Amino acid sequence: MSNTTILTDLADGVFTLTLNRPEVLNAFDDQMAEEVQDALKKAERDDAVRCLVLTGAGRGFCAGQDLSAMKNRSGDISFRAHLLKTYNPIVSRLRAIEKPILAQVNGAAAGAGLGIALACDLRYAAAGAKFRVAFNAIGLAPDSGVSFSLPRLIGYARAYELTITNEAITAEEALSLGLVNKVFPADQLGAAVRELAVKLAQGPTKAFGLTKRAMSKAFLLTVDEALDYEAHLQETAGRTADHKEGVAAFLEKRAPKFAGK
Ligand code: LHQ
Repeated sequence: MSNTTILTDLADGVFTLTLNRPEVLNAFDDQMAEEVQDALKKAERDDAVRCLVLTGAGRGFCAGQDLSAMKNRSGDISFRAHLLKTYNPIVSRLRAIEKPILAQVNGAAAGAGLGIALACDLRYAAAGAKFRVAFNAIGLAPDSGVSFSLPRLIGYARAYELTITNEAITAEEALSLGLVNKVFPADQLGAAVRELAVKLAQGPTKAFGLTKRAMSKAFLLTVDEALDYEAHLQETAGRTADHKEGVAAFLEKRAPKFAGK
């Protein structure tokens, strides 16, 4: 079955997933949650995919849950069951895919849309993008990993403040907080993300993946445990063809040709 709520593209080793419900700033309905999960699963397994880009069609990145779709639900819904079926698997997979994932934040990111942006490895934002935590404003607590990722990225006090005030922050403010990596004029964002993504797709994919695994896990470890885990992962990295190629290229004073293996 073809997708109706997302667009996907694979070129030059870069898999681009565009959320495509622009009339509601790419807010999620169940169909979109399913299609995103499916696309990420395929991108994770496909060796031809060596970098991922997540973005939104139109003027928004993602406004989180489509609230009109929630209102139309008859009777009581289980919020827990809803999350387990929708955002939790998306956020888990974004953190688990051992390839670099870039969020191209073209416009507003709010609620679960913010959670998804924060679950990506890097965030490049358009100058006009804005960020809102949103949950408390509709009487909900943060989900989609926001309670996990926001304090880690910007510290507890700022994370809690942004959440309870629901203050919209600009891309420049997000940059100074460390919430985004870089900000570009809107008309230059796509090209800047593309340039980085293509470059990363030509990189040592296994080493990038092991780096993500190590840095994600290190939050939970003591220094000695982290050292031990690094040594364990280096055993794998050290046996890759890309390591061999990287060293050979350095010694031969030429650019490496990484195969992602
Ligand atoms: C929307 C939405 C939207 C529908 C803008 N839905 N139409 C988990 C557990 C279970 C249940 C609930 O949800 C969750 C996870 C969550 O994500 S909860 C949080 C849900 N999201 C929000 O509360 C965000 C609400 N939206 C906003 O705060 C703003 O719209 C943002 C900051 C995203 C953008 O602001 P503006 O650029 O000023 O745009 P706007 O507010 O004018 O919106 C444009 C249109 O998009 C508008 O429709 P209209 O027909 O008037 O043009 C909005 O109604 C629609 N829209 N977000 N989530």
